[in-house]
Amino acid sequence: MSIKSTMDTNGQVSPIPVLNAEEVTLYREKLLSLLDGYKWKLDAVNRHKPHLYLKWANDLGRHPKMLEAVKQVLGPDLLLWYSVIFVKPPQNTGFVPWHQDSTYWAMNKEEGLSAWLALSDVNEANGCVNYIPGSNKGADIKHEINNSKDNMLHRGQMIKDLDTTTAKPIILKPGEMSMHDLRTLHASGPNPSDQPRLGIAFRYIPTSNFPRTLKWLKRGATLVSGEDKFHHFVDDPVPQFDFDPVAMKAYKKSIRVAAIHTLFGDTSRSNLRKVIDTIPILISRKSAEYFKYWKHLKDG
Ligand SMILES: O=C(O)CCC(=O)C(=O)O
Repeated sequence: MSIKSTMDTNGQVSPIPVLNAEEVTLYREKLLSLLDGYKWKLDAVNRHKPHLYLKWANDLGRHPKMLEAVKQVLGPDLLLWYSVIFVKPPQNTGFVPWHQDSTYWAMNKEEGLSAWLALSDVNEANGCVNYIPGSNKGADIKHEINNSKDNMLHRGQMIKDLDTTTAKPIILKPGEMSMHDLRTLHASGPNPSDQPRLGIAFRYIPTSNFPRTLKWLKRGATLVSGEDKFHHFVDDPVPQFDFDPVAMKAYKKSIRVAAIHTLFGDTSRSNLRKVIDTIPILISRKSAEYFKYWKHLKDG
């Protein structure tokens, strides 16, 4: 089956080889040095959109092998609009509850995917992603807020009481990636092993797509293939080197925009519910992260 038809019927495709051995060593070292022996605390702010301020992450998001696979699903005109560092250090209790990306991407069309690139072995022992085959064809499912300190999702969203009997693990070797459709149900457990689980997810959409909520607050994206005839997004600058000040300025702004979209831009809750849910987020441990958004802005 082609990548496109597997994606259509299964909602997930893997493993797709992307990096050769030298590239794995290079990018793994870059990521580990950023993490500084895991002293660098990964929170909602510093896991956010690394391709906007790190040249090496931007290069990864444009890797020809990655784009070749993404194009087969979404067509030639592609925006890279988001990315997230998903690292679970050894013996880490962080987990990702069951969720559907479409609910909080809130796109106008159900066209988009995540390319999840492994920079270590990723398996059941160290908390790989699991998914439910074919769930991309199912309904939009209601999400609740779970403010557990170990929930790695920014807003703490989760689906309760989901039947996961058909779930499958996504096992990857370093340099391989998995692609999941924006509607595919997925989750991952903690990492009780002695091995780190290192991954970065890159989010792509066709240039014709855009978030249908909070339209007044335009998001940023980078054209990584083809042509953008629509200009639904502000152009994100491409960092010329890691922590390039021009890109850092855009990054800091994007943090504020993302924080507002994260808190209010999803489609699964009423406006009243959003206001009610925001209160525990602001008073929980996550408040520190959200206040950092504003601090970044002030500093920038
Ligand atoms: O890395 C994980 O464990 C979760 C990834 C995820 O939720 C995503 O890429 O959408």
